[in-house]
Amino acid sequence: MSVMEKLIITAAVCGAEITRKQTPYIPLTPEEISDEACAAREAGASIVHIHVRDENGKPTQDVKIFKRTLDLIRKKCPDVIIQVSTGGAVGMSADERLQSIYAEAEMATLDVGTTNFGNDIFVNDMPLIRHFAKKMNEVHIMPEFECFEIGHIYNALRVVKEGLVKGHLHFDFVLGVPGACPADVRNLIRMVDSIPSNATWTVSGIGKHEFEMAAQAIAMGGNVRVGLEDNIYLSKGVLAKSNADLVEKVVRISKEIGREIATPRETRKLLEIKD
Ligand code: KMH
Ligand code: ZN
Repeated sequence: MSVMEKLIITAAVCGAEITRKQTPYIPLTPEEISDEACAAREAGASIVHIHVRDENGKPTQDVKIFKRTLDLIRKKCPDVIIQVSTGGAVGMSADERLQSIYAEAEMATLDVGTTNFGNDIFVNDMPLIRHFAKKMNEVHIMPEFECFEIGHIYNALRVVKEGLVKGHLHFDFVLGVPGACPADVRNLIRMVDSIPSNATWTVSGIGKHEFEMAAQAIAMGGNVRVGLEDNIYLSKGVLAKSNADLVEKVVRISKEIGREIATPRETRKLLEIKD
């Protein structure tokens, strides 16, 4: 294997969709989410992707809940890179979704295209993408482009060309969402070939595809996102008891292949985020 950069692991700790009915291990409160985020960091994640829930466990983009959660994360594990979601949940308004960028995180997701999302439609049209990119630029938060389809990459490149996103480009290929691009290595290769050569990328394999996509990304020199947002099983029929369980499995696979894990400081360097 040629020399590769260290592996950046992102932990997507709770998301917006998973319920306690599906797994008792999904964190819901700011305390639980911050505990899970820091355990994932301890296990090897250098970025935590954060959604929050209200007092009933429903997804919310309330900036106050984000701030409380981020404060707790910073107290418990100050060095982890916090990436807030601006995707929120299907059906939320753009204004509601955008609140999270005011919680003073280093990164935020920028969903760069509309997609089928199970039985729903997750709406991200060009005016919304441009608006989110402008606002992120204003508050100096680094976007990660979430691509559910190959065409989404071209929407991202369009806002870059328009000057709305500056600096290092980092992509997340979300593969295996029902209704969107399937988790298949040929799709992954095509997507990787479509981004600029100096950009970085990670893959989020959804559901049973999580570790298959992770192993492929590790071998290809990309990076990996895992977490209960994307997949609740450690192996077939065995629920992961925490996000850290999922991160530890990626660390094991990566070390077996001979790729070391990036610390948050090393990740900041790779993504050109100021320390
Ligand atoms: N919950 C999905 C509809 C993101 O975080 O930016 C959107 C999502 C993507 O999770
Ligand atoms: Zn998310």
